[in-house]
Amino acid sequence: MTTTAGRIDYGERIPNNVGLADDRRLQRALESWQPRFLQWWRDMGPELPHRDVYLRTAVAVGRDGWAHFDRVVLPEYRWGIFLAEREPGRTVGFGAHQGEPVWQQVPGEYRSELRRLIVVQGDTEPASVEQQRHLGMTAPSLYDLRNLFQINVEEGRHLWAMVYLLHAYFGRDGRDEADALLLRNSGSSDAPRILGAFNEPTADWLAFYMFTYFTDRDGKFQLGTLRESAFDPLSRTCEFMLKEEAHHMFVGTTGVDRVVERTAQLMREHDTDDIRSHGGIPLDVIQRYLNFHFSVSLDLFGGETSTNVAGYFTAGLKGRWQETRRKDDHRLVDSLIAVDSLVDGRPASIEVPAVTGLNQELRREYVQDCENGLNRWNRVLQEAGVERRLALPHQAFNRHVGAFAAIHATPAGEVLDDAEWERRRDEFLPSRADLDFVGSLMQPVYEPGRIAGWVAPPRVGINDHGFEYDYVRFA
Ligand code: BYC
Repeated sequence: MTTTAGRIDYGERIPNNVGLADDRRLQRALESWQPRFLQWWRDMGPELPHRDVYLRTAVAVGRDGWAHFDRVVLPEYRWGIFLAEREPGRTVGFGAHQGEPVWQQVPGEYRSELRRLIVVQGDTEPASVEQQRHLGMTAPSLYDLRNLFQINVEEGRHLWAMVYLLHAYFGRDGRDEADALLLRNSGSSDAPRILGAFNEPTADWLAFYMFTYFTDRDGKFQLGTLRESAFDPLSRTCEFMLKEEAHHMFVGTTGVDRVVERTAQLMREHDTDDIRSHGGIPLDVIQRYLNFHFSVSLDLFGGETSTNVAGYFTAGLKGRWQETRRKDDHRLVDSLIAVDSLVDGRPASIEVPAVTGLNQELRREYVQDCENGLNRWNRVLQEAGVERRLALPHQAFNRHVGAFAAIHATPAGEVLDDAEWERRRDEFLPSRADLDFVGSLMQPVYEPGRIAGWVAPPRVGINDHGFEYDYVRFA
């Protein structure tokens, strides 16, 4: 079946470019998982009745022209398995196996670690769809609604990507893990999702934009490190997922841009910071949402010192961000690295063996990338003539994983005792009143070309269509 020059065959029940038709056992196993996925999608996926949505679907994995746009009814979206093309002669880029040919099968000694990484990655994908389930009821425009559905179907496809690896390379355990990915649910008290941020509700569209900016960006960095993996099928699947991921972060970046733009407009128009009565979201509420989503996303990188990450790196399972472009020995046997720590109960920095500090290293790259968003949003404020600025909170703020989980700190990094933290919490994180207020603005606007009053329209539409295009049609 499949590929001529990376093209995907949609004649198959499960579209793929991995030669599924030549492996009947695997094909049957995945075909028996497919109805369970569809059932999960019906139970947990987007909740809005519609006629069709203008969506992109992957049609090839090559460099140019990988996506095709068309109108689709969501449950009929063709979720498939797409790996980037194999790079001939690829060798392991780092760790103890550096220079050896990459692996097409899972080495026995790394089986459980690799399975764990794939399961954790796979668990986040359906989690985000569950978190966003109700947002279709309140989108500010058809353009935004379409973007939500696009993200949801692609997160569904990313789940397929990990399920393929579990079925194809991990035998019975892999099939059990694939089933379990549909049994855990975001926020469930009995069977929650694995990582903290994926059990938090995404209750409104400001939260959605923040999530797609900050949490999807963790996805970018984690997928970037797994793309370096010596296990070639994992590397190739992450490579292709990163292509889709770029649009998710675009939705977050421009979504926050548009909220800030509208807020600044209303502040100028009414000459006040408190624009609630004019139907806008005040800057301090935006800052508290930002504080929350940034801090829970920092937790996703794990502890500053971790024997897990040292093991992953040395074994060649998970590299560093842009590993191959780095100019060091790619083994880090004798190097040291500075990581965050608590010294006498205060945030400080200590040196540890570099391999154990790689979670912090990745988090550092991530924080630098997040700064770009802040610069953009502050430019929007500046251009509108508003003096106030948004800022990333201190890394000790609101942490539940790593060294800083042991203390409370303000967004400025000042350490607070428990009582003071409780007293001042609502200054820093979205309060009940903030959530209720933002919730009250969330009224759907589903006429082509119209938009809710709390957010500015986008500058460009999708695939050369304007903002007025009817991206979603209803029955
Ligand atoms: N919540 O040694 P440690 C995405 C656990 S997002 C709960 O410090 P390690 C997406 C950890 O599992 C990208 N538990 O850290 C975005 C470990 O448990 P075990 C997702 C946590 O293992 C938006 C223990 O604490 N992909 O794609 O070096 C929409 C000690 O951990 C948390 C990945 O994360 C937490 N926040 O690193 C859709 C990549 N943090 O094993 C999708 C795969 C840590 O002792 N995962 N723990 O029982 C990994 O690389 C690593 O598992 C982590 C943790 C980076 C998450």
